Amino acid sequence: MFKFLKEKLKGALTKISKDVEEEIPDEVVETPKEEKQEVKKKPAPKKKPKKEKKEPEIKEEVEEKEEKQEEKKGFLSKIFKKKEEEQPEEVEEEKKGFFAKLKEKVVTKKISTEKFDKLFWELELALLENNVAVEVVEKIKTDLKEDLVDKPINRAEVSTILHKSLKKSVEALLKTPTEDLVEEIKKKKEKPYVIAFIGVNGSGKTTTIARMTHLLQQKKLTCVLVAADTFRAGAKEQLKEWATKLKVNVIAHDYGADPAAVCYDGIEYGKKQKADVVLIDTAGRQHSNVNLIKQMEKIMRIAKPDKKIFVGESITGNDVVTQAKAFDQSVGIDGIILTKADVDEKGGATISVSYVTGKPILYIGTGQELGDLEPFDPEKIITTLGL
Ligand SMILES: Nc1nc2c(ncn2[C@@H]2O[C@H](COP(=O)(O)OP(=O)(O)OP(=O)(O)O)[C@@H](O)[C@H]2O)c(=O)[nH]1
Ligand SMILES: [Mg+2]
Repeated sequence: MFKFLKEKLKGALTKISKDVEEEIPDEVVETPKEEKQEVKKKPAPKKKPKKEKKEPEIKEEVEEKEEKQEEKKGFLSKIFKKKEEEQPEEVEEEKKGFFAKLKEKVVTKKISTEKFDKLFWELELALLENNVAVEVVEKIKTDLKEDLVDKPINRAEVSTILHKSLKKSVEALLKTPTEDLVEEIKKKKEKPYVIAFIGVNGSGKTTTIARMTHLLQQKKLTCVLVAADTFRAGAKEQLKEWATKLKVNVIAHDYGADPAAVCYDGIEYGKKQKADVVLIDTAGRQHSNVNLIKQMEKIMRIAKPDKKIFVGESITGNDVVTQAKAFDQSVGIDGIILTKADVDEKGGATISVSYVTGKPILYIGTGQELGDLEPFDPEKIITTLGL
């Protein structure tokens, strides 16, 4: 999952760090560290200077002190003298340490806006090649610019800061506040909770309904399925097959029937059965097909679903983002499920779709089996991307 994007991001970040290292001149910044107090507190002269002095210096000192101690051995007056001598010596060394620290310098790099645009091109390409939507690329660019441009960055930390900044930006893109669907279902007092699944042909709606039913059953919620795809030959049978496996009821009409009427019957049946959830399978349709979108609007008017979930194939990249946007504009969507993440090496749609539509990704489909539906976890995506 997302292998290409991960590799491209890694490559781009390495290249940018290297270019910063090679192309941007070093600037030396003196650190105004005030460590006087710390130095003053230092106790015995033997311990204190060890860390800050080079080996030969230390050796000389130790020898000098040993000599002095020898000389002073047994002479009380000399002991007092030694104490007097030690005092100024210590102060002397403290001063040395203090001035050395004042001169401590940090080598930094400062990236200008112009240079940033040039450097960011590498990352921009990596993102665009992997289906990240243009507006999302722009957002990442703005975030990184804020963190990196015209700021002295410690030379040794360029790569870390760049990496952190990108991670922060992607995290923000993925965090669209959402309530846990299962909790939302459980909270609804008047049963059933109705979910309509919509999307283009073959995006994985029917399979997702089966997987969602399986997931809800594991949470001890009862389900009824509605075969509102009265259009495509075999659609009803496909849903029934899943229903048999899952041991749930399906409400279906003949092919060519009004899908809104099937929804009505399905919801009534759900009410009678006191089912917790009614899941509506709709026919795949292009968002550009005016008649089919009108039909969808009618379904929504009759069914009044609690949740309209757009199901899209993550593998189609920018297309799925366009579709989600169009479905949202026509019938309105509340959440997104991206399927086929298991075969998506790019991952751009996953990064982009929430930011572009403002709707949360609820789950991702990771295979064709009943268990292959995972709650969307931004942290997992970040880890998968190697950020
Ligand atoms: N690898 C993989 N395949 C999936 C996933 N989800 C669905 N599929 C496959 O995609 C194909 C289409 O899935 P369907 O569930 O029939 O799609 P649909 O949206 O209901 O299709 P229409 O009803 O024709 O619009 C099937 O072969 C599924 O097994 C997934 O997460 N990963
Ligand atoms: Mg279907």
